[in-house]
Amino acid sequence: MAIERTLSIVKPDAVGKNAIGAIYDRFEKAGLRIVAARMMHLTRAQAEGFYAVHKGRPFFNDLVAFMSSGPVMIQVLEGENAVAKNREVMGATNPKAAAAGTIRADFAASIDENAVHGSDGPDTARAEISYFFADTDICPRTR
Ligand code: IDP
Repeated sequence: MAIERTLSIVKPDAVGKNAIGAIYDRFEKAGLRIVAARMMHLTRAQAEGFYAVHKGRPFFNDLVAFMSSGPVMIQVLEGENAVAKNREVMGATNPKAAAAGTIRADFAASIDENAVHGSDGPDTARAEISYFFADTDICPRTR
C-alpha cells in the first residue's frame, strides 16, 4: 500500500481540554507518523480560506468562529493509507455517531466542536497541507 500524507488539525476545543498529547498518542498507535507540526491561532480569514469549500453552508459562520476561537495544533501525518487511516482514528463527523474508541467519541462534545479535522481524500490532503506548510517544513523519517 502507498505511503500517503494527510493534514490533521487538533481543534480549539481539544487544545482547550489539554488533549494534544492524548490525540497524538492515537495517531502514533495507529502507525501514523507526525512529519510536520505547528501551533497557530487562526485569524477569521485563515479559517474562512481553509474551509472555503463550505462557504454558503448554514454552519459556515459558526465553523469559522469556532476554528478562530483559540489555538489549534496542525500536523502532517504520514503512513500507509494515511488519509483513510486518519479518518478511521478520528471517527464520524458527529461524535454521537462516532465509533467507540475513536478520537471524536472520546474527546468531542458536538458536531460543531468535534476535536479534530482530517483531510477527506488524497487531493484534498495535498491542497490542505500546502495551505499551512512549505515542502521544506516536512521532515520524513530517515530511521
Ligand atoms: P469532517 O470534519 O468530518 O471532514 P466536513 O463535512 O468536512 O466534516 O465538515 C467540516 C466541519 O464542519 C465538521 O468537522 C463540523 O465541525 C462542521 N459541520 C459539518 N456538518 C455540520 C452540520 O451539519 N452542522 C454543524 N457543523 C457541521
